[in-house]
Amino acid sequence: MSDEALAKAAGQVVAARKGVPVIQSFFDETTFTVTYVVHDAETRRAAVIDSVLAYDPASGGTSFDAADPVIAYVMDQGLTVDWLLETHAHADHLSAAPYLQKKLGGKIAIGAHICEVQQTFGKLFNAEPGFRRDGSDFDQLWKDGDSFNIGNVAVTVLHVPGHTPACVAYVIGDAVFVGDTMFMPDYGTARADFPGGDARTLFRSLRRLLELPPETRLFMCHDYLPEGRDHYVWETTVAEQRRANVHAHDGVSEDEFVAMREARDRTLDMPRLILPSVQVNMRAGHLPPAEDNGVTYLKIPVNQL
Ligand SMILES: N[C@@H](CCC(=O)N[C@@H](CS)C(=O)NCC(=O)O)C(=O)O
Ligand SMILES: [Fe+2]
Repeated sequence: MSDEALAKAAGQVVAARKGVPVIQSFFDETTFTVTYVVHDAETRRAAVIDSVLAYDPASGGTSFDAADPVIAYVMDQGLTVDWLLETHAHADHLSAAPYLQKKLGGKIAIGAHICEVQQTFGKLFNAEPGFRRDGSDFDQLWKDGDSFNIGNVAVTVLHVPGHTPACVAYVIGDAVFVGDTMFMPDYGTARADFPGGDARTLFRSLRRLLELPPETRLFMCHDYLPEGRDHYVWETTVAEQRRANVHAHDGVSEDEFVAMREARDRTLDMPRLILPSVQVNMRAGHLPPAEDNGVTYLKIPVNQL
């Protein structure tokens, strides 16, 4: 017997979900990073945002422990990966984008200002002459306002510099992957003291994101578990950030924010994995070329950071 009422209800659910992405998160407790798989339920086309290649600085060993569960999920769900999106050249973990590309396909993409980051860090690491500083290690470079689709879900890219010059946020359907601009309301905002970072620019970028409609869902790149909270969280809304972000709620002036951010940044240690991360991530996640003995080395510039 056909159930017309149920069919109508099912149609309503499908219509309401049109253009709303399905989001699965993977939290890496070693680097406090959230990797997202975002897909369109209708077409099963997908993007992976900010993947992690595990790295042990003591041994120099890499592993796929953080990336393999992402691959298993994509396979299990029967998704086709079109994009491997980076919000920025991360300073705290290595990207697994090339590994995921080999296993799943997809294009590796980042903000167009990555060329500035490649200039700065190419110089710091005295990179080999063959190291290209024009972004061409990536498959796609985004400018502010660029748009594309994941299946039937619309995506708009916003350039949100401040933490790094090349940071972008991905607005995917009704969800924004904010990268390192803001963190959860009770933790605040990203640091702005890396080369090319700037607190004033960061404030303008994050307040720009907070101009989006109040109900817009926001997904963080990290959660560092502030004092007073005992579980990791990474999803909030524009309304909640405007009401309660400890660094940048409505009413905090740009000058107040800059003074707070610069003072706090002076107290922070460099991220544990900044040196390995940056020299790999500036190459779209590829390791530097092996030397003539077949071994790949990562450099440690002494007294430079
Ligand atoms: N303890 C972490 C800190 C990493 C870190 O500095 N994260 C950046 C984002 S890449 C940040 O904005 N941190 C803000 C903070 O620590 O208050 C590590 O060593 O990896
Ligand atoms: Fe970062």
